[in-house]
Amino acid sequence: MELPRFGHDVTADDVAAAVQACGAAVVEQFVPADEVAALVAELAPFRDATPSGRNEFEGFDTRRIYALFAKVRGFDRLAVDPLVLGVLDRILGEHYQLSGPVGIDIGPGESPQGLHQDDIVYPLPFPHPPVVLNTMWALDDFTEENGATRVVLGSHDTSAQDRPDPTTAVTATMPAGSVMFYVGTVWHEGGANRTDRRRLGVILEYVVSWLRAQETHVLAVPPEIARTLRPRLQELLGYNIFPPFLGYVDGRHPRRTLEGSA
Ligand SMILES: O=C(O)CCC(=O)C(=O)O
Repeated sequence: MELPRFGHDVTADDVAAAVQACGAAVVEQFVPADEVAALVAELAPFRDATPSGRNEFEGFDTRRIYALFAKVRGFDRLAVDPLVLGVLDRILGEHYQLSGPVGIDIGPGESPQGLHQDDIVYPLPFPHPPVVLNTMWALDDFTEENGATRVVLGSHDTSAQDRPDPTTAVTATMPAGSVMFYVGTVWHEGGANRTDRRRLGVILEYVVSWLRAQETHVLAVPPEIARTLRPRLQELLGYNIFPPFLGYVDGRHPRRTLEGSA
């Protein structure tokens, strides 16, 4: 099985079908080079200020920039891009939210992260319908050597007990500006960085609205920032309900908490 690859004019139908078939698919150079450069520049002070990870999963030579939407604005547009939302609609259905938006800055010497499934944080019986869809945005060229994400294609039908052989993973090489879509059940890992340069990527992970998001955005993103964001992004950051009323605040729609005192 090969990693499906598309150009930036691909349809959501094609990406969703490929992700459903293989567990992952790449849309190459989706973000123009000048926008990638702006994203890198905006993240720079946070990369410098972020300590290395605290465990094997975070990576002892990796910096993870959490609370992304409290810190930078460059991903506001990408989080609600029509292609991204179109793929989400097709895979997760109508009701989803951002889960863990994180910058992942893998340093030289980092070892492989370890194969995992992103939706293992939810104690759901296996198999289950898709509840998590992740997007990995490459802000550097992702290469065999610098820690590109590695994915076991087709492993999204494999239960958590059946950890695949890491040698069966393919490396999701992709030029900067590309985005990889992958479902929460597909086994994958951040790769080893055998270069002397850092590898920067950002994951915007989404989860169905009836499960808890990994990051508590309504606390991580101050209301004075949340109030300025486009309404769809506010919804994706938790200012929304799963019908008929999951997520209410004092009996009212949570977006009402942003009204009034702008
Ligand atoms: O950095 C990467 O390439 C993948 C990271 C990852 O899978 C994770 O942190 O869950």
